[in-house]
Amino acid sequence: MYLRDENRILAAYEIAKKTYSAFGVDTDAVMEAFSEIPISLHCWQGDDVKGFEEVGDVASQNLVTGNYLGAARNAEELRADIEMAFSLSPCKHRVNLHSIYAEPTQVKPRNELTAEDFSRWISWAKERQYGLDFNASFFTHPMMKDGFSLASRDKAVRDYWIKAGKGARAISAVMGSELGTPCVNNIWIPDGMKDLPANRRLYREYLMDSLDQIFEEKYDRTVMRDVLEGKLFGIGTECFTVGSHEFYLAYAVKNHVGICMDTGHYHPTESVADKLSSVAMLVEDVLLHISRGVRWDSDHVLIQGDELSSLMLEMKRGGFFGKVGMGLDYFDASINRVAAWVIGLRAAGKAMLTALLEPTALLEEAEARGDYTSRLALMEEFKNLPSGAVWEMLLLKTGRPLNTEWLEMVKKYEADVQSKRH
Ligand code: RNT
Ligand code: ZN
Repeated sequence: MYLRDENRILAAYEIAKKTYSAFGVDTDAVMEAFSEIPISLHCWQGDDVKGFEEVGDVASQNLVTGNYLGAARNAEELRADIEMAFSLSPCKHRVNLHSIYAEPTQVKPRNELTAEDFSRWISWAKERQYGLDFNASFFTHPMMKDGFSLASRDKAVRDYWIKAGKGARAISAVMGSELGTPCVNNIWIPDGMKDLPANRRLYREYLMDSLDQIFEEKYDRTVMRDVLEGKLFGIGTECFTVGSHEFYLAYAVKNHVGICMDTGHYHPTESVADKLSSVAMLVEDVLLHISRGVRWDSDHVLIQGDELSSLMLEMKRGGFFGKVGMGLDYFDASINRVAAWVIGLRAAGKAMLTALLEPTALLEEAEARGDYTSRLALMEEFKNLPSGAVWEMLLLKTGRPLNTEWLEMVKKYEADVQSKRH
C-alpha cells in the first residue's frame, strides 16, 4: 500500500535537485517548462471509436477489442470521463476530437457538420482552457465503399468525403480561433486493399485530387494547421495502403501541409525518434500520434519503455518541444477506459519530464569533441538520475494524486459512475 508522506517527497526532491544541478540542470526550471507543453488526449479511447451518430450497423475500420463496463454513451459522459482523467494527470492538456463526436441539434449527414455542432465541446474546452484538435472521421459509415473514402473509384463517394474534409477544416478554424490556439486538423483514411492491386497509381491519383480540393481554401496558421497521417498497412489492407508515408510526405512538402506520425504505423524496427528531425525540419507542421504497437499497429495503451523514452529524448535533443505537437492514439476496451487514458498520460508525462531533465549539453559536448566513449557512458548514467523524485514533486505541486492513489480514484469513479451505465 502506498503511504503518502509529503516530507519524504520534499526531502527526496531537495536531493534530486542537487544531483541534477551538479550536471547543470535546474529542476525548478524544468518543472516550469513541463507545465507549458501540451499533450492532446484522443477522446476516442473513451467509447471505443464508436461516436454518437446513428449510422446503423456498418463495418468499422478501427479494430477495438474488449467489452469492459462503462464506455461513455454520449458526449456529456465522454467529457466527464475526460475531466476525470485530466484530474489525475499533471500534464497540460488538449483534447483531440473526431467528427463522430458532434452534437447536432438534429440528425445530419457527417459531411454537413459545422462548428455549431461542436459548440458544447468548444465552450467546455474554453472554460477549462484546453486546446482542441480535430479529425474528420473517414470510417465506420455507409458512404465508405469497400473500405474506401477519398481514394474510391466512385466519384460520389469521393465527393462525399471531400466535403467532409473541407468541413473539418472549417470546424478546426473556428475551434482554433475560439480557443486562441491553433487546432491541428488531421486526415487519416483507411483506404487500401487486402490483396495486390492492379492499379496502385489510380487510387493515389484519386487521393491527390481529393486532397487538392480539400486544401483549396486557405486558413490562417494561427487558427488551424493541416496534417496527413500515413500508414504502412492495416488489418484487411495488408497489400496496399493508398495513404502511404511516402505519398503523404511528398504531398506535404509540395503543398505546404504537415505530417502526422503515428508510432504504430511503421515497420516495428523503424524509429519515429529518428524520423523526427528528417521530417520536422522540412514540412510545415508535425503531429505525433503516440501509440504502442505490439507486433502490429495494435494500439495498446501507452506505457513507459525504450520507444517512448527515445521519442521524448529526441523531442528534447532536437528542440522540438513546443513545435512538434504530441497526441496520444490508442484504444483498449478490455480495461477501464479512464484508467487507460491516465496510464498513457502519466507515462507520456514521466517520459517527457525525464527527457527535459536530461543533461543534454554534456552529451553534445562529448559528441562535438569526438569523445563517443563519454557520450555513450553518460547516456547510460543519465538513465538513472532521480527523475522519479522530480515527478513526485511535480504531482505534489500540481495537486495530482501520487503514485497509485489515482488508481483508487478511478476504482471509485468506476463504482459510482461508469458501472451505472448500461
Ligand atoms: C488509425 C490511425 C488514426 C485513428 C484515429 C481514430 O490507424 O492511427 O489516427 O486511430 O483517427
Ligand atoms: Zn493515429
